[in-house]
Order: sequence, then structure tokens, then C-alpha cells
Amino acid sequence: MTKKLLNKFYLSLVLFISPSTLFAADNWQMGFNESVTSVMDDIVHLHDRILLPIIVAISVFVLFLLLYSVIRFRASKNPIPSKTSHNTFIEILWTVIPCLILIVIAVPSFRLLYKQDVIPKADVTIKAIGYQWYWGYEYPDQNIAFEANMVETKNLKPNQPRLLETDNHVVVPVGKVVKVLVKRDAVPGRINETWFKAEKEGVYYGQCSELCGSRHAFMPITVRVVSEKKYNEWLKEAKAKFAKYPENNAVAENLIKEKK
Ligand SMILES: [Cu+2]
Repeated sequence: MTKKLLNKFYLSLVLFISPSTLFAADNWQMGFNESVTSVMDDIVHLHDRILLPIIVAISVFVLFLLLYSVIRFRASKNPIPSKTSHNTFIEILWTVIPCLILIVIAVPSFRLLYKQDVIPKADVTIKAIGYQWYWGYEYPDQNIAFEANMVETKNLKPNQPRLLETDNHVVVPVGKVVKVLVKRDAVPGRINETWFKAEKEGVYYGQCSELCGSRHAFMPITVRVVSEKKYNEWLKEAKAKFAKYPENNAVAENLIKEKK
């Protein structure tokens, strides 16, 4: 497996924070998984309570207008069609009303955007790096670095979901702010950051959200949210197990090397 660093990876926050308590989505599940961070709570609220009702109302209204016109003004009932082409009042209405709808959407949307963007003081910092085709994680403050590869179907243990389980897990403490340093699209060499604060212990699964190549579908993300005590125990183990801190771990350094 090549270790070439991909220039364009984007680890979506949603990956981390939209799990069900146990696993990923159930069969025939509708909507988002149960959320366990306040940001995801707000995302679900915006989607389910604001956007969906508006979309449904608009779709139903447009469908009604279409059906009404088709039936009411069909050729047999309306042989001489009206030649009217302008109506100032209606034109103002169909400009102003969509504007108002957009403003109603924009207010909570921007509030949420800034909530995601402004990172509270971090308790744990994790650097996530996308490789072809697996993820590497570093805990810079703890000198821990490791990689996580997907567990092949034939090696799965009971209760491990197919195509989602990885050999090493990202472990984070519950109720703590975790800052994730991650490269995003279209800004080569620049590290971006995002954050989450999981409020419920459990195992959470995510997938790569960048169409990155042939094994894109096989680079899942497993995050284990544990109590502070268990986290500290894991840290101790991890420090021994993943003691080697790669010298060339910095994303920026790698990029500079690649350019040369
Ligand atoms: Cu991918």
C-alpha cells in the first residue's frame, strides 16, 4: 500500500458525530442517526424541523399549481388562451416571498456555521491524515501516532459492522472538547481544524467523504468514546504500543517535500 499523502482529504465532522449508540445506520432507517454532540443536534434540528418542512411545502405548492393549470386550462375547457404576460403584483410576490424564505433559512444556518467554526478550548487534539487508502491519526500532545485500516470481512468479529470496522480505533474521552486537525479540499498545504464534543459513550463509525480513488469505499473511521478513566488507561497502552512518533508526520512538511 502506497504511503503517498493525498493532497485533498476532507474528514467531515458529520462522520464523527452522527452514529447510533451501537453501530451505523439500521436497515431501512430514515433520517440521521441519533446525534451525540450539540453541533449535530443543531444540524439535525435545522434539517428536520426547518429545511424539510419548507421543502415539502414548496414542492406541494408547486405541484398544486401545475396540476391546477393542467386541469383548469386544458385545451378542451379553455379553447382561447389568455395572452396576459405581465402582472406587477404577482411578480413582486414571487420575488419577495422566496427572499423571505431564504432569510428565514439563513439566520439559523449562519448561527450553526459559526458554532461549528469557533473552536472552544480543546481538551484533546487529534490530527487526522488521509492516505491511500486508510487513515492515520496523531495525538501531538501525547506523542502518539498510528494508522487505522479497515478490517476485512472475513476477519470480522461478532458485532463488528462490515466495511466500517478498523483495526485501531480513535479513542476520545466523553464530554471533552476534541479538536481535529484535518486537511481539506482545495487548500493545498493548509491544515484546517474542526471540533466535536461527544456526550455519550459508544462506538461510532464514519466513512471517507472525499471520492479519493479506487479504495475510497474501504477506508472507514472508527471512533470510540469512553470515560475519562478508560481514556487515560488507553493513553498508557497507546503510548507503549504506538511509541514511534514519525518524523515526517507533519502534513505541511510532506507537501513541501513533494513539491521539491
Ligand atoms: Cu475517500
